[in-house]
Amino acid sequence: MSKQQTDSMAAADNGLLHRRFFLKAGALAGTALLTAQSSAENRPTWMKAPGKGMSEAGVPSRYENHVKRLPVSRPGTTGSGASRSPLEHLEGIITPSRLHFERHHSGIPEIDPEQHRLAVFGEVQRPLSFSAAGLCRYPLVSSIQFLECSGNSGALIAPSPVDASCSVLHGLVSGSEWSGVPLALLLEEAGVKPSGKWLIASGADAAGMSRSIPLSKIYDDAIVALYQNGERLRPGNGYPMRLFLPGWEGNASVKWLKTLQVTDQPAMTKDETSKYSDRGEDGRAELFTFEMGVKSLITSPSPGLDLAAKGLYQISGIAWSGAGRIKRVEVSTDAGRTWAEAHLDAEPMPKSLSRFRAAWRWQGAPAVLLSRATDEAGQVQPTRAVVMQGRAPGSFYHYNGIQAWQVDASGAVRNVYV
Ligand SMILES: Nc1nc2c(c(=O)[nH]1)N[C@H]1C(S)=C(S)[C@@H](COP(=O)(O)O)O[C@H]1N2
Ligand SMILES: [Mo]
Repeated sequence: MSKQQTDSMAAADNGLLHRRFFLKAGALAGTALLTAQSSAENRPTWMKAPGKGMSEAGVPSRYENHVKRLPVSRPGTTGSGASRSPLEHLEGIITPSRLHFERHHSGIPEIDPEQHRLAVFGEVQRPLSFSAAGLCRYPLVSSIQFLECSGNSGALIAPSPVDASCSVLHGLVSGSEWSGVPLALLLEEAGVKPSGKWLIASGADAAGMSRSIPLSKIYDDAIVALYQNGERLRPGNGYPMRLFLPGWEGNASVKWLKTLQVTDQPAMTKDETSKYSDRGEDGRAELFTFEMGVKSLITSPSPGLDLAAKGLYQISGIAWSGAGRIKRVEVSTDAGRTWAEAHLDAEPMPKSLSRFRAAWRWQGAPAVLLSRATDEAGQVQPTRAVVMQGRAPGSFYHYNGIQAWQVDASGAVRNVYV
């Protein structure tokens, strides 16, 4: 596609094209020639002899070994820490399970599913106990949904921009297909007494992490997850069972789920008081910020994925909201002066990552790339300035501000504030 043709598709200043660009079959043919070069004459070595045999479980190509969770916290004496999804190397809306971010407060317990039980008790008519095998006999439901730690993007509260990659800054979010038993079914069987209003969920790790969840959320869409992306949960993500609360801060999705106590009030555990609560300017903590805000990120270009030459680029990113579906994503390449609506890959699903794209002709001049998501509840992703309003110094949870990537004249990309 010639420069003249793409100019006629301009949707915002500084080279952004209309989203219908992605609806035209083959729109990128001819423009992608920079990379799509065939080497027809030389038969490569791998065509000269049969390849390797089959295997019981696949692993990625060794040429993709750089795609890994980074950085991985060094396990301290408590095993606390995190590893982040390599967002800038991934596409679509599903994070491969081996690259799903991890956040543990006391390491990964090695649980024998034969010995593990989930106990439901408290304000119920019939206390119950479930094995993983027992739970698998209940009707399962599956949904593609995101999980995000409320500490994700917390580095963006720093007074000056941290020079780091997209995954280091924002990699505590991932998307999976989660399958499990609706928790409402189990509570129905246990028979919640009228006094039951909250559920205290705790895990079988040494941290014994526990959180209080209002029953309204449980009846809405909470599941006891058993499978992730089609296979049984991996140990790091809660094997053999975890609570999964779509759209809510990751911390409340208690892994290695061991007990569910129905109560008349929240338990005020350490993970919902001293931690995971937002402090206002007066220093007072606000209790229970459960729902994750509307958010988006450009994953490519981003720091480390620099622009090699002037030309037509595919801006790609993810958007999500704890309130439901993403309605729209807008992109700017001139620091927010003008915006163009991005193309969404597919009909957005509630509380799921959505993939957006925009075509951009980079003319070689410095540019600042932004994305801004709007969800079906009408919430618009706020600027950094708005997110910072009224926060106590150091209060870093639930940061969902617009991310700015600066492209300099050499094509290098870095984190900036606008
Ligand atoms: N039992 C238990 N559950 C837990 C945690 C934990 O340390 N122990 N970490 C929580 C936090 S802070 C987050 S963000 C998510 C992370 O889930 P993941 O490791 O599967 O990504 O699990 C939550 N559930
Ligand atoms: Mo978290």
